[in-house]
Amino acid sequence: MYKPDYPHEFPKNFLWGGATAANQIEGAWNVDGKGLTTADVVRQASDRKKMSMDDVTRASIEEAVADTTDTHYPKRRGNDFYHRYEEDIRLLAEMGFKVFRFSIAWGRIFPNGDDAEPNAAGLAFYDQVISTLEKYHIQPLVTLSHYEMPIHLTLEQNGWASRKTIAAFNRFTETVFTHFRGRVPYYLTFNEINTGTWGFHETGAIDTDRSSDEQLQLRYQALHHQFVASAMATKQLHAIDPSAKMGCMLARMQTYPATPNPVDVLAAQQADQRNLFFTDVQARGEYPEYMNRYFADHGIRIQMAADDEAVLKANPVDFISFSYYMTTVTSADQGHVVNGNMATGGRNPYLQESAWGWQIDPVGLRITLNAMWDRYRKPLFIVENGLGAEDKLEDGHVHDSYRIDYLRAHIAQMKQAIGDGVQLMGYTMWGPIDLISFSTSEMSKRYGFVYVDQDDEGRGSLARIKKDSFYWYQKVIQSNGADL
Ligand code: BGP
Repeated sequence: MYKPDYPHEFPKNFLWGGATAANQIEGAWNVDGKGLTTADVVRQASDRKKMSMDDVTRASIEEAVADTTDTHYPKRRGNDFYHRYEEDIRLLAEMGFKVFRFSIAWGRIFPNGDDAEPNAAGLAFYDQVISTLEKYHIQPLVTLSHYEMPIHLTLEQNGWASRKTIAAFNRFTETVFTHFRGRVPYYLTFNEINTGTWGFHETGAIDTDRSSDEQLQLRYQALHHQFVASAMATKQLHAIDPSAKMGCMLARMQTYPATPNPVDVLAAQQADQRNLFFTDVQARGEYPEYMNRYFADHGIRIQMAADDEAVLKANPVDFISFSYYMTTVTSADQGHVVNGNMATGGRNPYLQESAWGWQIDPVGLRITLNAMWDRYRKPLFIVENGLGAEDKLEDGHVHDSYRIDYLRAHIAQMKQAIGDGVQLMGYTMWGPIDLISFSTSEMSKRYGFVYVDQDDEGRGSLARIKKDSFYWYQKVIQSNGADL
């Protein structure tokens, strides 16, 4: 339909908010019957540009299981949300949040992952969190698996590498959907499911003792089990709580070609396909042909049960969510590309980067939104975006103008994309209250509007202090994105 006036404004019901994950905020790792999870066995990274979970081995897990302190394991501490959720949610409400993304830790509900009965104290904790959100009219957006699973399943059956994990997960999801029926309008199955190709934190499988070919085989097989479990969860949700919506969640990283040389453009397209593959399966309900070719070229064989393809086809997600932190660059000849942006690709000479080398690309968000909308024609939800920085507390204040600049630039591009016709449901920036970093397990990589007085060693009063960006985001929400 021809529209002479394109709207450059956010829809009235736009969902403004913030996003977190249980193992990065809750702490209370061994409280009220919670079982040990994969996040509880990860140490702080030895190097800031490395991933803290890269070195996890069976021996390091056994050592962690035997250690009953939180000294070496920052995700056991979180930011103490478990005991401070009322104060924290009050702060979110003060900013005007419409939605709050958090995850329900599988290990709080089923401490071993496959216990006969759910743990009532675990359900009670999330009851209280959701009741507090309801008090402030903040809608819950719940991730069912955010980089953690009961460690028992890792030790017994190597996590998602085993098909048995599907049934265990779907008992957990069925329990959650039934218990919270009518109270959670939006769910996501697996956080950043595509990072399963990186290993342990997503697959819960130990594979550091294998060759890289064997790792690829194991990881894509584990991911297949997650696809099936995700489709089954979607089916359960639609039956148990028909008004609730299910989304998939991708770490979206658009790949640009290093030059206009067609071989570079092709290389970028192929890299992009390997990123979009996950959403293709979850939104369209089938493995795309380009991946079948990739599997054949790499000797990967996905073992499927007889009705897996039918289950995937019958249960696509209702909406598509993704995190957006960066774009990346590739070339047919990788020698021409300078490494940047974590382990995933090349550096773009036109962009600035954070202290952790994550390149900042607001215009890339508009490109991403348009491309995702064109590809799927399903509502989009940006469920993570933000700047990790080393904030300084001075006289009780944090002047984080750099964070405001970052977020403003990204939100301005979202507005442009809405003007381009993209259907965008909402925006939950990452880490509204400072939390433990996923990749490095540091506390000092901060994202929040609220500063938490805690250092990398877990010292500090845990007091919550509003940063300058707190007041800025409050104004953004209050004006529905008009006043940036
Ligand atoms: C995403 C994860 C989050 C998160 C965020 C920022 O990949 O879903 O869990 O923490 O990135 O990453 P980091 O904490 O490593 O800076």
